Formats: sequence, C-alpha cells, structure tokens
Amino acid sequence: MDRPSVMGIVNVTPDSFSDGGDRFDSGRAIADGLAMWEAGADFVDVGGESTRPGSEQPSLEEELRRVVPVVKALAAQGVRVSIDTRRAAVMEEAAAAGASIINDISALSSEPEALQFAAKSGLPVILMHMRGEPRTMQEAPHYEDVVLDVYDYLAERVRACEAAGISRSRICLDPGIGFGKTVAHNLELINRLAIFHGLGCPLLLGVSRKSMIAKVSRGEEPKERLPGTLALTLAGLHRGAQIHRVHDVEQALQAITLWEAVEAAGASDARTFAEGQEIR
Ligand code: 7PM
Repeated sequence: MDRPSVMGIVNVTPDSFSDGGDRFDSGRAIADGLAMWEAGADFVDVGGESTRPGSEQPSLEEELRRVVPVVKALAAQGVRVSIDTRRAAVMEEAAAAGASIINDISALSSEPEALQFAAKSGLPVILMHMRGEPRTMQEAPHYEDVVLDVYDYLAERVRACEAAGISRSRICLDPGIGFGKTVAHNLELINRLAIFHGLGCPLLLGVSRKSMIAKVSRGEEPKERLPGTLALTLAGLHRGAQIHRVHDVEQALQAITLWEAVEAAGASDARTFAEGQEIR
C-alpha cells in the first residue's frame, strides 16, 4: 500500500450499464481481464451480479455460471482476481477457482455464511457501504451526516469482521460511491474521504463511469465518462485512497503516474531543504 493500486473491472453481466453488457460472453470477459492485467492492473475484479440501481439479483446458479469460468481462466494465467459478490457460495467457488480477494458491496452482511467463509478462507476482504438494496437504493436516500453515517457503518462492519476472526490487516474499506447516495452525498464523501483513514484500513474508491459524473457534467453516456472518472480518481488519490477501481486501467495508471511524479518532486524539494537544515 506504499503506492496506489488499480483494480480493473470485469462485469460478467448481461445488462452492465457501462459496457452495454458486451462482457457477458466469458471469452470476451477473460480477454478483457487479461488485457487489464497486462496494462498494469494490480487486481481484476470479476462480478456476475449487476448492481445497477433498480436491478434484481440473479439466481445463485446464474451468478456461478457467469463468474466461475472467468475467475478460473484469469487465475490460471496468473492474474490476481477479486470476486465481487454478496453470496458465500460464490465466494467459495471463486476462491476454489483461484480468486484471492473478496469484494462485497454489502460488507459481508448479506449472509452469515459470507462472514464465516471469508474468515475461514484467510483471504483479504473489501467492505463497501451501501444504503438499502440495489433495487431500491436510489429512492430518496437520506442521511443525518453522510460521512459520519458511512463511517459508523464501516466501523461496525470492521468490528463484526474482527469478531469473526478477520483481522484489520486483511480489510480494505470503501464508501460505496453511488450506492444509495445522491450526487451531493457522493461529492461530500469524496471531499471528506481522508476522514476514513481513522478506521485504520486501506481505502478503495470506485467512481469509474458512475452516473454522478453525467449529473454533475452534461449527461454523458457511460463510455464518455473517462475524463470525469480520472478527475474523481485523482481527487480520491489526493485524499489517500490506496486502491482505485476502474474500467480504463491504462488511462487511470497514466493519470496516477503523473500525479505521483508531481508529488514526488515536491517531496524531494522538502528532503533537500531538510538536509540543508541538518548541515547547518
Ligand atoms: C451496474 C451499475 C453495474 C453499477 C455495475 C455497477 C463498486 C463495487 C460495483 C464499488 C466496490 C460498477 C458497479 N461498484 N465494488 N462494485 N466498490 N468495492 O460501477 O464502487 O462496476 S458495481
């Protein structure tokens, strides 16, 4: 976690909003995942449940049919794979197929077995905040204070994980941009992201192609949201987000690399100054 990581997104769903569902084909999903890995992604996130606002969960059999072959093929080729699921059975099958990280938009709260399996597996986990369920989450979300409400929720989930035997060093936290939040909520969460470092875990930010970009900007279609994605990614990086979940791996890495180069130049100035002070 001493340098930013990029997680590439492979949605194996028929109706994924940001790629028109053209990755449902597992051959295509595998090729895209490999390309992201070769472009420098640190992980590739494979998900078979569309969590688009308003969507229904697929059956367990359907979710397994979508993700297991993709996880298996990518892991076999040396790709570090995370499995994006709320179901214990999918976590288990994906882990058996070679997935090495669990990414759960419900922070291991959907099924008691998910928390138990995650603990038993010894795998690192990503816990995300979501208000409600994908089907209904965008119906007038309300918070007392969105940052503190999300913070308290994540703190409670970290405690639940620790109680189940998952140590804090295996946990990464995510405020869940777009999951039961208005545009104003999302902007405030990114603006005050650094507060979440108080929880003592690395932070993941997922802004790629999300609708807040179109709403703040000019109604762009998902595939036209890369500039906004990069702007939000850098805003998150500036506040210390360690993992960035994106569709466009190469472009995100370019933006991050330049940002880091500028920051490193500043650090070397500070070092030179400090050395000068010591000599005197
Ligand atoms: C339709 C709508 C399809 C939204 C897919 C999505 C996150 C995540 C997703 C996130 C973590 C997408 C989302 N978003 N997991 N899974 N954080 N940890 O944009 O922000 O891929 S699904």
